[in-house]
Amino acid sequence: MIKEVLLDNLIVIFMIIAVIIGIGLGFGLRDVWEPSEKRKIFYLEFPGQLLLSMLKLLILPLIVSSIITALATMDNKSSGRIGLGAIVYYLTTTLIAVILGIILVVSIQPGFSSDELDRAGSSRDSNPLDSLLDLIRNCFPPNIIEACFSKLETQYTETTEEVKKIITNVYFTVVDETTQSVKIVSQSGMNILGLVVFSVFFGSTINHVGEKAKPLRDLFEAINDVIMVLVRLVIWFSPIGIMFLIAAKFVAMESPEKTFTQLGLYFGTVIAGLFIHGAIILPLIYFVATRKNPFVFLYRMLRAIITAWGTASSSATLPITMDCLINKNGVNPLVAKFVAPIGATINMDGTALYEAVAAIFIAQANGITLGIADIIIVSLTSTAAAIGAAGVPQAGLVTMLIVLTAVGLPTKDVTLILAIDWLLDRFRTAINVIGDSIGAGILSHVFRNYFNNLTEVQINETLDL
Ligand code: DAS
Repeated sequence: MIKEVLLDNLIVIFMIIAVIIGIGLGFGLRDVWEPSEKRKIFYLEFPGQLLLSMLKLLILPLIVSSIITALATMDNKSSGRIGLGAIVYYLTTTLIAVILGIILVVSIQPGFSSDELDRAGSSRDSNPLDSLLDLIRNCFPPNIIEACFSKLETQYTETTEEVKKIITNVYFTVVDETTQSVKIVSQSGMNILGLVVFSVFFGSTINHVGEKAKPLRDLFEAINDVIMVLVRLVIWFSPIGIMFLIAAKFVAMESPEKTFTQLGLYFGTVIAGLFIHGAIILPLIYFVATRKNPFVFLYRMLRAIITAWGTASSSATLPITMDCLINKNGVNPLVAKFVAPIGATINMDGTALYEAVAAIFIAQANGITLGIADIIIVSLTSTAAAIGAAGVPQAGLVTMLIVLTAVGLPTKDVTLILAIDWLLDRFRTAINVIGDSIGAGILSHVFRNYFNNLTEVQINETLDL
């Protein structure tokens, strides 16, 4: 046990050192390499891409096997109550994050105060109702079964590449290109959400069928056990991968002086909101719900939080999030396997806060003060856009187009904040993972008595005791 604890803490220390070295290496190489020397940056990032590939390889089988295992084992009453509890927690914390972000951006007013900002000076266009309807339509791809199993890998890469192309093409103004980018990301989010929905029904059906379907349940439990063993192998490589991922990002970033002169106040507003939400509000909610020390819980989640910061992907971090929840924080495996994949898909407090701040910042940069009705629309669409975003890098930047369109702001003004988004993405992804983890911890505590009716065998099998 002592050896296990020492090894675990060693990995956390390695990860922290890896982040520091990665940033130092990145700044060091900036003096030697030109950010335009893409080839060298590609080689530098290669170990990081390996880590992302290993984690992405595990995401789909982990999501499917975890949810099916949990739903096939829990009785439907327990899973129904836990699912409802999860949805209530997700919506509540996401809305709190959005309101916090709005209070900060309206109080600090970074868009009005940044003199250096190239004023966008655009007028408002499009009808908020149209874009809200657009959002709802885009979240339901025509063939959800096909979407469930579409190539997550393609969505993962195409989403960011394809959408960056759309976003950086500053001449695009018509809504249908916005819709196109929203469609890509919504479908990306829907792909995983569709998979989650499929797994929930499949697992509940196995539970409903009973003994005859036991081989199926055993199969998915075995798959889940194998995946979780592979996760522990990947964890040993993660410090190396994260170090090179971060180094490559810092080499390639635009000039820090210019970026922070223009966007420093905006950056500070988002970071302040994320910090208050992640280090004060969520831990307070955890303490009130469980009467346990939230910072001990978060310390035990540190590997997942650092991986989220390094990879900027909640989905890629999910295997490590689940390992920390079950093996370090003792969260009930049935709860972790059920809610963690759902949380990584639809619960994005950091993203929702960021989208509300960014949209109002862009309005301010255009010299526009949004009215109460617009602020309410920003709150609702930021929450919906965060739910629709997939847990892949910069998905939040993309779904923010929904928010901009909803309040009639020119979507091309998203280029005002593009230079710093890759860094803010890391912080909001870490808050997303903290929100998911605290939710699983609370639900495991609140519903701890709902597992008494499970047979000892089922619990032992699931807990691998
Ligand atoms: N990178 C996303 C995630 O993985 C968050 C975002 O883009 O806002 O959660």
